[in-house]
Amino acid sequence: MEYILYEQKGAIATITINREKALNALNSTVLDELNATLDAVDLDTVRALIITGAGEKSFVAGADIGEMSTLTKAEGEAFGKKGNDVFRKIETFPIPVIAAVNGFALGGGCEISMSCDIRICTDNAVFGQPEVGLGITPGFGGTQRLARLVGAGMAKQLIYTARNIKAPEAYRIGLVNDVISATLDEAGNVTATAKQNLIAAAEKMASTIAKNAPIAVRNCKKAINEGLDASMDEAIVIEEKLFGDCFETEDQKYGMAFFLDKNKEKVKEPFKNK
Ligand code: DAK
Repeated sequence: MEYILYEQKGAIATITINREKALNALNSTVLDELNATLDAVDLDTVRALIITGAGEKSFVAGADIGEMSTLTKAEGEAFGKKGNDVFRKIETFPIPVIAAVNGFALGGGCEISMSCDIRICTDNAVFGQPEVGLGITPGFGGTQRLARLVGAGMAKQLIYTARNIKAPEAYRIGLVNDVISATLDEAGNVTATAKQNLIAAAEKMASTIAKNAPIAVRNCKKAINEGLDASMDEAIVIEEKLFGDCFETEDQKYGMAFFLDKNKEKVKEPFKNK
């Protein structure tokens, strides 16, 4: 692949968008490769996925403005569909996806992070939907997902003004779950960069998730996602079905039997995804 790196360490996989010279901007090839990489994730062994950008400066600085600048209406629609299809694939991906946002997350970059389940970022991260300043609307789900994440009023303010916000503000409005800084020694020298600490934090969160019963975790993701698009009455039924679906699995039987076992010497075994 030209622009995507893929690495699996145990139950955790990391996709790195690797187009650093263009601040990891999303062109058609990046989107096609990302789509193919998602299709190739081994869901029997991977239990949590991390998406990040190459380098220390940028997660994804948006859709590729050069490529978009000459599109016709029909081509613009097709480009929008290509991005939307990949982002929806991330959003509905069976396992949790963590965006490790290492710098600029603008336009399509903010949008791809919002299609992930959880966002954590470095303290140099910048989020924004600058599209109206380019004469377009957000086209990869930004109008929809930003409003769902931070509320309609805040989303409208950010989108109408095209104002970029820094990591602390993104944290304050609930767009990101955590902000990660570099580690310094007593003399003020950097011993681990913010990006290194970000990846470590994402991996730690991913491995905490990966230790839990995979079928239950997947069903939680489905219940939350599908419930958010439904009325409360419908959402409760969605939850009931996914809750019921966990029973009779080996992991449910083992997890509950382990809790009920009075022999505290016993070490909990890994869940089997069965
Ligand atoms: N596209 C293409 N190249 C980009 C880019 C982008 N979005 N962002 C940066 N680059 C390239 C720069 O052109 C430059 O390339 P060279 O000149 O070195 O060849 C290189 O990356 C380094 O960038 P800068 O020199 O500009 O770096 P600075 O540190 O000075 O500035 C910056 C960093 C992130 C503030 C700046 O690069 C910037 O403002 N970038 C653009 C950010 C932006 O506006 N992003 C939103 C793009 S709009 C739709 C589908 C999708 C979308 C809309 C509609 N439909 C079809 C329905 C989505 C739209 C967007 O994402």
